[in-house]
Amino acid sequence: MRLSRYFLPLLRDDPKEAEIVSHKLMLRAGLVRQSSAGIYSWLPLGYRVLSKIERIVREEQDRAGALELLMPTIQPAEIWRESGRYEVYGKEMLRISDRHEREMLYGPTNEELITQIFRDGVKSYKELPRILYHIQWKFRDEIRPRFGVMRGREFLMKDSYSFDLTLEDSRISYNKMFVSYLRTFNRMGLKSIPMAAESGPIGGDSHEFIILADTGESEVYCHRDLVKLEPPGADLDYESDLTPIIQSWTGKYAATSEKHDAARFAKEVAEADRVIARGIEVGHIFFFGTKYSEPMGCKVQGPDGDLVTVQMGSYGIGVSRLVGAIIEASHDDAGIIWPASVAPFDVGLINVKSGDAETDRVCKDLYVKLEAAGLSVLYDDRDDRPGAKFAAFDLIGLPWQLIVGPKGIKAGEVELKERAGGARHTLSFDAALHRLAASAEPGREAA
Ligand code: 5CA
Repeated sequence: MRLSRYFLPLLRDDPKEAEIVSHKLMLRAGLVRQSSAGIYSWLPLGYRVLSKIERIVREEQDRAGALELLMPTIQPAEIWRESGRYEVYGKEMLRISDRHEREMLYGPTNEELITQIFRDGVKSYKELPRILYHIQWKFRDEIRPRFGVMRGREFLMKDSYSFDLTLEDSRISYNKMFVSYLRTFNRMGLKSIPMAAESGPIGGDSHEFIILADTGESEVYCHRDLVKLEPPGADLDYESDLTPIIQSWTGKYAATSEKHDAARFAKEVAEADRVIARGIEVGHIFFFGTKYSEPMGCKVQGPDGDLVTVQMGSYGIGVSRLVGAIIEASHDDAGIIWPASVAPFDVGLINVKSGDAETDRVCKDLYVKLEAAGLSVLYDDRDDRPGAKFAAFDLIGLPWQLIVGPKGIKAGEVELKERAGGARHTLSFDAALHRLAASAEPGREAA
């Protein structure tokens, strides 16, 4: 992509309305624009990041055996009356009525709708277990939308729902989602820690997946070993017994402030191992048994012919929140540092003398070759000061900057800068291409 034809409205100064670094950087780097409180448009660069995050989430859900569908954003009030949540949900729910005065709502979550779909489609225990998911916009009329996309009113969520015949089986589904979350966040360069949590209006048992960041909304307490624990690899068999993995992650103390027990923390965790930090909740998984299936009559015929009420769980990931969370975890004074797996482009190709025939020619040649090697390139072909270009590319945080100028060309060289850490390498054209092509090879997809 040529920057001269792209849409990248950068801001030089920190916007006044932004309190935390990710919000500032998302506005400055032209990723999003606010349309009204807590509601954002995703500009081309931001939308590429959002899509990459969405793709990782989808791949890991599919790997765990979950099935993707797509439910609407607008739901009828009726099904929420069936579950008994229509009144309980309160002002956070955006209630609307259509031209026939039918009560509708913009979905804040989808337990009711999926339960209705499942109830109407599944009759026998032979069709269990199943995990269904979608990635869809939600609306919650938060009292205080803030921190940009981290606590929005409209936000993109991945929500999965499990259906099982027995309590035991539903534990297996819960474990699959638990493990897939560890892998999902790890692929985005994040260290997530599952913590016992309050389930709030969703109900039941739950774990929040927290990443540690100074600006996090929740205070969290955990054992240091959990910060060092490695998630399972891509070769994990989801049909095997996942209990040992779950135990390794839940066997040590980890709790958000709502569930924190100071006495237990002091007793179970040696002082040197105590981590007290702030965290961002990027995922939340719930087991709630028959909380929705019972009132909504979601039953299947069991092996002995009796009707059995289905056991359910739900599993959320804040897809749009993750864009902010990743920036919180990965930035410096100059701007964003995208982990390669979610970067909007792999390489920024910086022409330091646009208009100079030889520099333009070399840049164009490198551009074509990089794209042919499977890399996505944002080519800065604009007529601007080199300093301004360098600052812009540090701000938008692509993993690599390939800097091409007339002086280097004379010596047959270009400069390759790694955004993370700032290391610079002076290389021949071919060596630079090689180095970049290698970074695009195996592991990039499967990570
Ligand atoms: N039905 C369940 C699981 S599918 C549910 O709604 N869970 S939740 O309320 O915890 O939300 C799931 C995830 O969405 C959260 O972990 C968080 O990452 C994200 N999320 C929740 N509220 C917001 C919000 N206002 N802005 C951005 N992301 C949010």
